[in-house]
Amino acid sequence: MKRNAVGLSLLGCMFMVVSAMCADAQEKAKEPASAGVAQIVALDECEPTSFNGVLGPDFCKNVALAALGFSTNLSDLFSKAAAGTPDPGWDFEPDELQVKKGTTVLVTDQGGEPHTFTEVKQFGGGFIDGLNHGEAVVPECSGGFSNVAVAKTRIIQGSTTAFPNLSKGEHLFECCIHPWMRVKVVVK
Ligand SMILES: [Cu+2]
Repeated sequence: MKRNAVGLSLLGCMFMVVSAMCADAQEKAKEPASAGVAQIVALDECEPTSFNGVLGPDFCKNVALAALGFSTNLSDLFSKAAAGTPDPGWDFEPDELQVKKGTTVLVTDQGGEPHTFTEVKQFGGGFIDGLNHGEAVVPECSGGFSNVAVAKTRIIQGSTTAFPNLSKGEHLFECCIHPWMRVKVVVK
């Protein structure tokens, strides 16, 4: 009898511990799903042979099926930009994003080469003249990667950068290398 009582109360304790854990989990589930997450992706279609021949091995790690023709070589990228018709394969998606305050904005470089995700006051040129189509470099991109403030905004192939606490209002981001890659984030 006594043994049974001890056994029962042990069982009871275990049950209480488990139900406490369950209650804890339920409490957590009630919290607003941390206001959510919104995803932006950086895309490009760099052609590895031409890019890496000039920029070094592994600069372009193509994920856009270059062997099947889904790619742009380096000289075409420059000539399209110079003509004012920059390659649309270099792109942030979506172009505009509306989020609630507290939303974490994630930026993932799903392209084959590095980019920057740089907040600017106004859209404009990046730090590579030949890709700017005459637009002046914006102050936030000035100096390129020798400017630590610019280097800090670099996004590397496959990496994800989180912006957990953007302030209310409009935020403009562009790539300081390919300045037609632009996105507006509106935080409400
Ligand atoms: Cu870029």
